[in-house]
Amino acid sequence: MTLQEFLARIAEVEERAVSLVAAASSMAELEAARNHLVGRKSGELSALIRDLPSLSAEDRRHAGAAANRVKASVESLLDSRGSALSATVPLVSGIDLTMPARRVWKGGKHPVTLVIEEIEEIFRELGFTIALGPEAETEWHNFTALNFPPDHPAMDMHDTLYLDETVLLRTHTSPVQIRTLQSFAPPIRILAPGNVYRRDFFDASHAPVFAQVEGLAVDEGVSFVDLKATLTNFAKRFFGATRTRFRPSFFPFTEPSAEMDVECALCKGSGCAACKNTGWSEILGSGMVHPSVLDASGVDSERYTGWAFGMGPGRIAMQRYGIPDIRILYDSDVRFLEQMAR
Ligand code: 2NM
Repeated sequence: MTLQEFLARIAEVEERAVSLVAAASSMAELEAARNHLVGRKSGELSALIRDLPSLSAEDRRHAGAAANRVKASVESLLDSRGSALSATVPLVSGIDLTMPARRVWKGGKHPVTLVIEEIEEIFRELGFTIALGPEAETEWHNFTALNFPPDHPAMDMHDTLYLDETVLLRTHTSPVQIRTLQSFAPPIRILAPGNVYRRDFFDASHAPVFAQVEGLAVDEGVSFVDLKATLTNFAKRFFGATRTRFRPSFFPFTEPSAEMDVECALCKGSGCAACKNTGWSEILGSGMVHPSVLDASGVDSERYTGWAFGMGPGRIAMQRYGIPDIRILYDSDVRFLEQMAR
């Protein structure tokens, strides 16, 4: 190749560069043009420069200087076209189409709310009515009427939040049952959901305030068979076709008392960390209402019997959704709530 040929070819490249760069109408097209002209591997200019050694030493000096001048001019063309393109905002009747859309946040009910609503629906179909009551209760409604002996540890200031000598923050929703028994004649079938309070440190397994759902059925001829059949039916509907078992327990307000377990949903009964290798998880406490509780509330315990139960929807939600720490339910961390949103 002669010096004349080299200079002619380099002039052609510069000409082509001017039209190619002007024609680029987007950053992507401009990058393609940059690659075609000055790209290290496949650029036209780079290919020419690689041919320099075929010229004589004297010609190579002139050719090299010309190549460098054209390369600098093409790069400056590319850069100024790039600035022009990035400053261009497509406007459609005054609307900036490049502006990012505002993020849409998807709301959702809290898992504890979902569990409470599901429990309510199942018992509503069985003829239960929702009953509510005050969270600030008298010591009498919260403890005395429920057959707690005066020296019971739960009544201690260390375990219960007292507002004054006789008024406290309820430690369970059972006082709602007491108020219902005082105000209505049997037959009674109620479900009492609500928040309850315990004087506790807030750690992975204890919260000072948590939700509870209790239930009560009172009528003539009501027996432990009704309790067992109703709660077993509930467990089948709430947890799916799973086995259940009752274990004897103790509460001051019921006699006899029983806790119900369901087959661990995670290991199907074979034993895992979630059920501490027992194959079962405890979901509620229950029992036949103690005659003293009926009598204290003005219900004739010679004529009527009843059964009651209590469960923690927070604990059930933790089991169901695999939540390892109770504090997650109270943090209102949007990253957690977004996972729950549906
Ligand atoms: C539970 C377990 C067993 C219960 C008893 C009563 C009342 F007021 F009727 F006596 N309400 N709730 C009860 C019984 C609560 O919670 C674990």
